Amino acid sequence: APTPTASTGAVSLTRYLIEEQRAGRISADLRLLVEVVARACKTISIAVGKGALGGVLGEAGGAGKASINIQGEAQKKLDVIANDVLLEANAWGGHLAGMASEEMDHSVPMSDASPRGNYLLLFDPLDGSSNIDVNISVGTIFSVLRCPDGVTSPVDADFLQPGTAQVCAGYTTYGPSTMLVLTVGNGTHAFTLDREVGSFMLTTRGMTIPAQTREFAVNMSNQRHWQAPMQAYVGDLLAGKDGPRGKDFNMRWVASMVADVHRILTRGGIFTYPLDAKCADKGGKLRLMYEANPMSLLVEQAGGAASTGRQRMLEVQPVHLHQRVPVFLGSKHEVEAAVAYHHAHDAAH
Ligand code: P6P
Repeated sequence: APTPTASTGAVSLTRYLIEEQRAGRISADLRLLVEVVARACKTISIAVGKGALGGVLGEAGGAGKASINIQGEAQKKLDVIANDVLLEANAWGGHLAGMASEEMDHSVPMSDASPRGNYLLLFDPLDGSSNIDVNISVGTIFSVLRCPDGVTSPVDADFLQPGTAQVCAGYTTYGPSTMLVLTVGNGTHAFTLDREVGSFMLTTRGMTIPAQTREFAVNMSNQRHWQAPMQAYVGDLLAGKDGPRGKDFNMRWVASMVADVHRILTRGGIFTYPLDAKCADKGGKLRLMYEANPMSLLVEQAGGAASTGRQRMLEVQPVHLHQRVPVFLGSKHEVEAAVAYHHAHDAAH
């Protein structure tokens, strides 16, 4: 009889991270940090998965008193639950110097009581939460930076590092399956949660975004608010094969960034949330530090491109923790085409 082999050949997240640590690409502390975040996301997945049965749908805050976050958005109960899960999971691990969240006005340094590490964790605990009540996929987005040397109690300014400084980025998408998509700077890889065992299992090693695409993702209802280069770019997409692009395009818009970006990492496409008159005064809609930067690192590590329309996203020098940016990311050649419209417009004006 064949010798039973312990391994089925399946690679768990733990094994993948140990392989990266043995190769000298990540530290033991970063491996621990990713494992803690992944475990917290499993807890969030369970809460999200209960839906109406969990009594956690709808708005946070007391009767008749909405809870409004720094973004000016009404918080959902699950926004607050997801945020608390991530804070509690990381409070005692000893690998962080501080945390920042979309749901919190300011960053929080690790308390003196708990051991401290050298990493800064930023997250959007439940992105796309407006989709929760209509049972559409949502997700958790996270980014890891190093705490500046000599800083023992980091403040917001210590988090203001460009996206190229990220040592790790990832998201978890709570959809038909729960998936964790991760990069530690050595490619972008997808893990699927095996609910029976409770482990994230490597299901795609080396996600790769096709350079070309026929699919774009934008909220078309904002069209009248777009600036000229965006009007011209999307106008040419809509003109199809008889227009300047010479091919027909399809459109998808989930209004959940994690779901839209996951589709693009899986089959290509371009995702864009441009400046528009509604959000131009804020610099855009999506947040740089815990949405655009982690997603941009994942996309670049998968062979795609990410831009503000005028600058490589990962090179933006942040000036505020909750800073917003216009976003173009996905299939490299399509992002370059969209950026070319912006450069042509700027050169002519
Ligand atoms: P709109 C969700 O609120 C979010 O931050 C992203 O996940 C998503 O891509 C975008 O906003 C959707 O914005 O204006 O289409 O609702």
